[in-house]
Amino acid sequence: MDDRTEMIELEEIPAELRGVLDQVLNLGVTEEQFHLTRRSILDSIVTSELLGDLDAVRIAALGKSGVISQWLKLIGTLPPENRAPVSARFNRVRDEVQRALEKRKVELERAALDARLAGETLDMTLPADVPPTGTIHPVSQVMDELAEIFADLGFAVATGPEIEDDWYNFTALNIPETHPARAMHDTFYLAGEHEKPMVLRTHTSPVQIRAMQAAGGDKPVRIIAPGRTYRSDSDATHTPMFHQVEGLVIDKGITLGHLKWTLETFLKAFFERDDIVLRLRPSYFPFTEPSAEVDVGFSIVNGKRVIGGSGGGNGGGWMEVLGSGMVHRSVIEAGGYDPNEWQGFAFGCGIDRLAMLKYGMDDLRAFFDGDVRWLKHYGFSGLDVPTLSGGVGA
Ligand code: 2U9
Repeated sequence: MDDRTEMIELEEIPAELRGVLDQVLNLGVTEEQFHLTRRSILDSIVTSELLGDLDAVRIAALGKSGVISQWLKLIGTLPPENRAPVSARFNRVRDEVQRALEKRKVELERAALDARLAGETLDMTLPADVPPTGTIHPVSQVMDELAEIFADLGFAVATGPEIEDDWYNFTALNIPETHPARAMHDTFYLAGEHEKPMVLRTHTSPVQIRAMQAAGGDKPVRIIAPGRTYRSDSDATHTPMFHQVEGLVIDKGITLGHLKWTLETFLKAFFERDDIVLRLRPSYFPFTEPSAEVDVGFSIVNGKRVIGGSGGGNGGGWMEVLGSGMVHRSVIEAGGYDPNEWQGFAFGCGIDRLAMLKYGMDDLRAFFDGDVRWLKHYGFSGLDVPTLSGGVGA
């Protein structure tokens, strides 16, 4: 208890008043009870730990039916001449209790505030909790890049079923029944009886046949068809499921020049280099005539092959990237167009291969292992927006 708290000792009370007090106390309070009560109220105040407890003490002492209020009421029962000294004494105790209550209240309020502030402390130097986020798979990233680049060139993205009948997958594409691509070792056939043999599409070409049919044989077509394709093949550079993108333009007066410009513009945007050089090598695909394989020049930088420049000299060379050609007249017909009026060019390449070349991965199988460490390393932020003009991440 605070030493300075005003104490009222028995000795301080003049002898004549003791009698008066006794009169009061005779009404139910002994002198000893008076002191014990005062002491107990003051002790309860200083030991209160909660504002609510302190208020309970206040009500018990000073409330309407509180102890001190009761005492003050007793004064009225004294002879008038004796009331003043007794009430002075009771009032001193009441004031003393009020001051003690006020003091403790301030202390408890400050303690409560300190505790709240301590509890609410924010360490601004702590590293923030970063919520786990996924990354965009390189195949998805490249598909998005392709869609963006070709959208800028006026191509729409077309999709179609992964299970096809053999007409869409082969016949319409000028692949006769005797063609080796139809052999079991390349193509996954669906078991069971079907009207026509059903296959997992071996390329996305059926999508373009469907798109031509949908266009009705009298409108230009300009599409890319990215998606999953299936072949029975498995090693470091082949997986049974892989991703292809094919492009198709059908219009009047289409030439090999349109094909070359389109591929050059695409490859410059995709590899984000202006020094891309192309080489078209004569080749054969059943669905195009003439057909050409497209090589891209590479240079050697720090002992590594980098797409762009060279193509010959300085240790550089050519890398095969795409297949292409002018759409075969039988295929134009199968799509519902008159080959005497409409021409077209087409191209195709592996998306996985494009991703490997651009982002420097060497094992195709890692694409489909689902190893989170690989995905974290090679994955892309969902916020990267690829464009033709600025390249990826511009
Ligand atoms: C229609 C007409 C023509 C699509 C073409 C290629 C050349 C080609 C391969 C490259 C490597 C597939 O990923 S790969 O294995 N593709 O070389 N694809 S022209 O020609 C079409 C497609 C559909 C209606």
